[in-house]
Amino acid sequence: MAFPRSPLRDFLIHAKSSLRSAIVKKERVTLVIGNESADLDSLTCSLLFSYLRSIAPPKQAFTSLYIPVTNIPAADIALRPEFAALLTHANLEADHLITLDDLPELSSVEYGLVPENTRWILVDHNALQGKLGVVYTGQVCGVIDHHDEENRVPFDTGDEPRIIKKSGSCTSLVTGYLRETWDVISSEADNLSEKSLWDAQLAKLALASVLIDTTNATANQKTTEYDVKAMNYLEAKIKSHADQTVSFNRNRLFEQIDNAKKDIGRLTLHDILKKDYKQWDENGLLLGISSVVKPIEFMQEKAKRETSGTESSSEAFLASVRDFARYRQLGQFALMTASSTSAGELQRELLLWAFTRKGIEAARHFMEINTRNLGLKTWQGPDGSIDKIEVNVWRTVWWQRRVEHSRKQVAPLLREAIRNM
Ligand SMILES: [Mn+2]
Repeated sequence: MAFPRSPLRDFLIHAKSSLRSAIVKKERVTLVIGNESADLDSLTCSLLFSYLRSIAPPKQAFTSLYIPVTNIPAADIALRPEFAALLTHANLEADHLITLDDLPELSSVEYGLVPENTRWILVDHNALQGKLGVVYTGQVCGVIDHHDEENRVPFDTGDEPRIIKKSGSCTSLVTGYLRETWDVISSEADNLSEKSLWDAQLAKLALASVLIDTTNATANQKTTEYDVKAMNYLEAKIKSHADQTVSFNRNRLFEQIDNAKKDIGRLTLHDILKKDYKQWDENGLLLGISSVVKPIEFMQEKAKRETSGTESSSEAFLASVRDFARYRQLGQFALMTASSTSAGELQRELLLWAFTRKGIEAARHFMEINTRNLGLKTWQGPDGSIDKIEVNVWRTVWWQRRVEHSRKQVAPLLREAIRNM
């Protein structure tokens, strides 16, 4: 039975309790999950898809309810101040989100979510990573994503989507896929005013992601026709609610969420590295990449303040990064920063640190192949260079002058260098 039309808040409360009881009773569930960096795009993709799909599920659906899962433990939501800033626009709090904490321990999978009882729809990624991937990859039945194709989702997904296309924001692709469904839902009608409020709340969540991922549609290299169409559609949905028709302002929403996203001063360096982190296993070598919205100098100063010792800021910073990478047993760690110059221009730094013989070999290979296409140039911080290239250590920082390349482009290059050693 389809889920009755109601606010997103009620939907999430229902989804969370349904998941809990399905685990106890060993019933079927369909989960819609974003990627493990759990950024705003992943969040809004899973909410938008689950909510609309549960109200209008396809006839052959595995279950009529689609449960959105945010791919991090609940405690890590606090590392993303932009979540709280945005959720209030839809009358939601962080507690409403369904996270990895709501799934049973994977080690006791026999007693929790048996793979056969689950179906997974991936949004904002197209290969389940980590422990979830080991247990549930065979149960993936649909995908909407804007990363490079990994060929891990079956090509015939039946009634569920299989969409992998380039776009600034994956939320734009989800919006495009479901807009006809949404329009039908919106037009079905009593209490139109109340329903237009619910539509506006949902549309605001989605629009914020598209604005963030395209820098308010100013990032020409990223903004595609899917993003432009989605922005216009979502803005119209917001304005369909009488209270918003005049007062809604796209720039103001962007500024508010963008400021919240950059407000990471209260976080520890460790949490900053963890906040937007992805990891891959390439032929047994673990590669981790953190994306950070502040420059390395900011993190060096933070590290210095966090240590009471006599270390320099760059020593303190490197010690923290090393601990972060060692804890995860990484063969290679990359740190990508994206920040604004005083003139308001986008600038990027790339730190690459290899910890094992294979990692070092792959890092050299990466540098040989990509120095030119990524515009890699020598970097010096306030304390000078922090490069170290010796027989058993390999660490370097560059300015990445080709600033149009984010992790979406750089991660596949690093992974390819490891595979092609
Ligand atoms: Mn995305």
